[in-house]
Amino acid sequence: MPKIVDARITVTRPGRNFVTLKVICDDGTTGVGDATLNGRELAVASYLGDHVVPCLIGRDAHRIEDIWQYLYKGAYWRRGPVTMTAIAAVDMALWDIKGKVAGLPVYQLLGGAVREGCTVYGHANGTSINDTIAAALEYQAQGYKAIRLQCGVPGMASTYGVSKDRYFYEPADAALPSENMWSTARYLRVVPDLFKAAREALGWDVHLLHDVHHRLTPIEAGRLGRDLEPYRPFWIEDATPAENQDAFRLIRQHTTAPLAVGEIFNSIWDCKDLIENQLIDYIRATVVHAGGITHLRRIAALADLYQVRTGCHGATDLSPVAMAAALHFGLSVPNFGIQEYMRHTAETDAVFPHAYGFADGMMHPGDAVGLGVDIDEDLAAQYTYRPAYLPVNRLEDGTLWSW
Ligand code: KDG
Ligand code: MG
Repeated sequence: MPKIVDARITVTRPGRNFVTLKVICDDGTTGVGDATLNGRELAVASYLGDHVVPCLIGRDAHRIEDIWQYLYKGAYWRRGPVTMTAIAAVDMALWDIKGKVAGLPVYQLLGGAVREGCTVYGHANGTSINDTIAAALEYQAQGYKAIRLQCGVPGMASTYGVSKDRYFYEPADAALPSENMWSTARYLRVVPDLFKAAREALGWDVHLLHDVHHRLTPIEAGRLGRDLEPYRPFWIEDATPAENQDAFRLIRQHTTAPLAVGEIFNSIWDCKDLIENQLIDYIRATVVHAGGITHLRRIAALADLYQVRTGCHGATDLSPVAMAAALHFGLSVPNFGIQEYMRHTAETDAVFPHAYGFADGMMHPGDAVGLGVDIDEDLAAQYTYRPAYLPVNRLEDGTLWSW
């Protein structure tokens, strides 16, 4: 059995902040896990370094489920993004180790491939409808079969999903939270026009997605769903904040637009009622924030009973380690729906060499043993952590709103 003898935490900033755990075994085998929680990176690094790593030393790295239960139940304080991200990092690293010892890619340990690759969606955005359509056409030309559309809202200086850089979207860009402004009325007018223009330009053989980013009330979300229905959206994401899950009942009463939710969920308990009541179509919980491969498989198994499919979060704040783990999971899970894919910068890719790749609108984790991803710790050491926060959002009268 590979015995855990050490675990190192690296906080690095190759373009943006990432926290990575590397677990080291007595036979020299190592495994990596992503521990990045955007804007709260050091909290997870401390949780791991101060409270988790000491409990790992001497344990059998093959006992993935037991270690998961030990960290979850043993903390007494269950759930929450910091705890679940830390557990996820350990879990990913242990699957990586098991794969390396077995000489197999992790997806083979999860039951093997049930599809040829994971269909991914890219992010087309622009300050105007025309800019967004131009970006979407580029994605289509690159082979993407699914594209998320976000555009600027006339009269608003900036909004969620609209990139400052042409190729790389990075909202966590300020040492203290920057302030965006929001108008639901203006927003609800522009999105149907965006989808209409997209269908005219891109045709019907491409899936179109949209992220509301928790900004509407349930009845407003119902309105948006209705307005987008003629353009057959693949999904409407985070239509309303999900703390009150009954809200989704109201949305469902008004639209057949498929609903996706869950990128900020961290436990099966956040997903349970929405899934069991069939209030959503896609669950977006992801490997790094929802307890790792071990816990995400449990969520997916529950969702499968209700024909809810996966649509895992995959923004740039999920490191290539999480991306690799998501692809092993996605390739092997029966009820996979789609995987989000935002390209990392070349700096990030260099710090995290990886076996996964993109072709014809799909991604594949590759056939390297384990997760097929590593961290170059020497290179990582050249990039120093700098605090970077996500923005906040205010209504035009100054009321703080959901970002
Ligand atoms: O850290 C927050 C981002 O990952 C999030 O704002 C991106 O909503 C997002 C998405 O769908 O990728
Ligand atoms: Mg989102």
